[in-house]
Amino acid sequence: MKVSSRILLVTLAATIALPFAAMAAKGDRKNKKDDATPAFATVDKSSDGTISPDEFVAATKEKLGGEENAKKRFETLDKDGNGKLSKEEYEAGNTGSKKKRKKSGN
Ligand SMILES: [Ca+2]
Repeated sequence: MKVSSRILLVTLAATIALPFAAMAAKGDRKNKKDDATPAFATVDKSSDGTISPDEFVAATKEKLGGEENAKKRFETLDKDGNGKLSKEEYEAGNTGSKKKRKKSGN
């Protein structure tokens, strides 16, 4: 049957294309600097939806060059200053890491 051979061909093509697609996706990620930053869910060990300073420091101290740097980074990301990072705070900081906002105290 010609139909079955066509299906075979499509399957074959997909099998061949898949590794390339995976490679392309990986390459894409490598181009981003964000790659060094672990995903929110990975950092949020307790899965409570927020990142505590301990969780943040544990996950990033090596990449940021030490605990002190990680703590400073945490404070920078904690925009509302409640001592925890929401997903929004964490991801906003990761994508816009060049902009450093200072907390406006009174
Ligand atoms: Ca916060």
